[in-house]
Amino acid sequence: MKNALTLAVAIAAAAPAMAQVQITEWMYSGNSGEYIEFTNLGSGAVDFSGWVYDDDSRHATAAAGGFDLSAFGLVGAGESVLITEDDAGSFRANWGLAASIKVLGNYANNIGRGDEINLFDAGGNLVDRLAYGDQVFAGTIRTQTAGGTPVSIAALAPQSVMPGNWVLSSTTDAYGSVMAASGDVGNPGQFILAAVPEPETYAMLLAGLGVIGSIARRRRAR
Ligand SMILES: [Ca+2]
Ligand SMILES: [Ca+2]
Ligand SMILES: [Ca+2]
Repeated sequence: MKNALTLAVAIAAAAPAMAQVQITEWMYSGNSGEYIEFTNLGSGAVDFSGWVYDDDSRHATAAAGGFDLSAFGLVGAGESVLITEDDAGSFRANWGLAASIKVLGNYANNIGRGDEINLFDAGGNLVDRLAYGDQVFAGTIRTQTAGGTPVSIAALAPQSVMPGNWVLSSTTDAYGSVMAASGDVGNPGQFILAAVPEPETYAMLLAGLGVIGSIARRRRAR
């Protein structure tokens, strides 16, 4: 799994205006219930108190009908959290999720084959949106019994799914996808980007820059 620093570096490089919390996976129809994943890509924790999710009804507060995400509390840097229409315990058991992965279940704002996922903060401001649908957006994925996974940080920036930006999970992919007991395939609870360099790569890059810097300083000193 990539560490928070790596994600923070990647998000800053790829999309400076992108929100820190992003929709990072969805399955609109699964044998073990639909689910949506949110990931904190920033370098600091985010307080989800008062935050809500809704589908294309776009209700921005719990009072208006959005699904209350307050119970997530503080979501740490690099942490991925989940909501599902299933009972949280059943969902967790089905996917074999670690106890540390936060899951909120039993939401009723179910998403369809073509729909929107909207995330609002405590002030009712839109944090992230993903509009999707294989019948609406030509050449895009249908996330039925297989989750949709972004191929890069940059793929997260558009507010609608785009061909190639999101791919269907498979058990042989590089995103950590697994098959649930129910037969669904996805990587709920973790955000892994195949294309992001490992932390060691950054260390090597930084070390390389340091060497270049010291050579430059020696040259100036002559
Ligand atoms: Ca559904
Ligand atoms: Ca996004
Ligand atoms: Ca995931």
